[in-house]
Amino acid sequence: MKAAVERVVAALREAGLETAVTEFAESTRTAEEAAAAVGTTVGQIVKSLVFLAGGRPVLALVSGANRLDTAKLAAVAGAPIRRADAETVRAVTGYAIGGVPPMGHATPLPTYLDADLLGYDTVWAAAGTPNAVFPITPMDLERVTGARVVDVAVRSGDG
Ligand code: 5CA
Repeated sequence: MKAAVERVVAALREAGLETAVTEFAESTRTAEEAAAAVGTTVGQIVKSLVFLAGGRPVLALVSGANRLDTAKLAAVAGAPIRRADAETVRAVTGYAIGGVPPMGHATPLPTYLDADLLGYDTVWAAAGTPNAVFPITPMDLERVTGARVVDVAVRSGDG
């Protein structure tokens, strides 16, 4: 198991979760690839997206089926939003893009959870590398991340 994956397993254990991380031979770098590897729907894949809200890093956990509406995130975060670049993502989370887990980061990040994820029994999130994921209930995901549940998805008809 890669060191990055071991860090995620340790963070999950610390949070009281004995969930099984799966490392795949194939890529789980994108939500589509992760869904194919797991054999689940893309909606059940958790994207861990880092943004800067007024320059302060925040994390948005978004269903793979959704596109994040930056105006909605800006409204709940209370500051203008821009996407963090790859270098910033690595610095604030400790993980490279494609493997960023929802918790266990280098620095604690205010976290927002896409309400649509609560509609599933189980969702899957990245476990530190672009070929490792773990299953979690949305309720546990909310608890271990301390996330605020919000509507941040682009809805057809919005705007
Ligand atoms: N392992 C998968 C499924 S769990 C995963 O990590 N998906 S993800 O969506 O959370 O991570 C990939 C995301 O990183 C992309 O959706 C995209 O929003 C972002 N990304 C990709 N390339 C860059 C880049 N160069 N700079 C900033 N963000 C990027």
